[in-house]
Amino acid sequence: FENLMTALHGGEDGALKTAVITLHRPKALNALNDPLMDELGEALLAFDADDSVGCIILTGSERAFAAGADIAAMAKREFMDVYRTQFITRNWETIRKVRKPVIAAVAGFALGGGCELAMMCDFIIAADSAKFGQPEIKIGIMPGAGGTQRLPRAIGKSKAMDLILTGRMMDAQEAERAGLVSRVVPAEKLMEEALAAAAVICGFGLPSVLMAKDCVNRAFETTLTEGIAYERGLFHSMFATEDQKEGMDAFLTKRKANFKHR
Ligand code: CO8
Repeated sequence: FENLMTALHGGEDGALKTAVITLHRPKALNALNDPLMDELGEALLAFDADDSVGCIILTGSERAFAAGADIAAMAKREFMDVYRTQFITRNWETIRKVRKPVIAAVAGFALGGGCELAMMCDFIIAADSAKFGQPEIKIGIMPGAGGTQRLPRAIGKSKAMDLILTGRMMDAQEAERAGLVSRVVPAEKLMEEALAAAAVICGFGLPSVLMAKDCVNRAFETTLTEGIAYERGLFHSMFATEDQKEGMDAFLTKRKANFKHR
């Protein structure tokens, strides 16, 4: 890959591994252009398909998770350029197909498409240096990769309107208070904390992990009654997994569960 780096962590004693994808376009604060988004989609799908991987972390640099879509690449485009090529839809939504958990580990700027990309992950762990915002309004556009929909769901209408209409940034503390991020940690501890969270997830049975993610996402797509029916169907199906027998037997016999991810 030219615009990102990948690595595998953990996997001792037969545990599942954590895949780390690091956005790497340092000269443009990880601005998200087409080649980068193509590579990101490819890496995400490869790790999702890899049976030795249980969790994925998406991160950037100390200075920037990503400072948005690449403005230089967008500046001269006309309506038919973006419409015909399905700009954004074509390669930005690949992450939604990933069934394993994806944790965003955010330090520095997560702006515009960068904030939207972080919100497409399952949860966000922020360094105390993180800054979130949807500044598109300042350059004559508005969020276009889900920001007008995911931000109000994450932090409520008032704060989402404030951020999207004024283009201001919010720091990690405000983002945590608002519910956009799940934890804030000292910048130098960001990857340690994200890897520890991922290792915990990797230690559980994959069926429960995948189905829990699937069900939580369902909460954003449907009514409460339908969402609960969906949850109940998958919950019942867990009793057909080996990991349910193993997990409950391990509890009752006071030993550590040895999940087989089946
Ligand atoms: N696109 C292209 N290049 C960028 C971007 C960007 N989004 N952000 C930063 N860069 C480049 C700068 O141009 C600069 O390059 P150079 O050194 O060659 O001049 C380099 O990165 C470093 O940036 P700065 O010198 O500006 O660094 P500062 O520390 O002074 O400022 C900021 C950092 C505040 C992050 C500033 O760079 C900034 O405001 N960036 C733009 C933020 C922005 O507006 N983001 C939203 C972009 S629009 C968007 O995301 C639309 C989403 C729609 C869906 C996605 C569709 C693909």
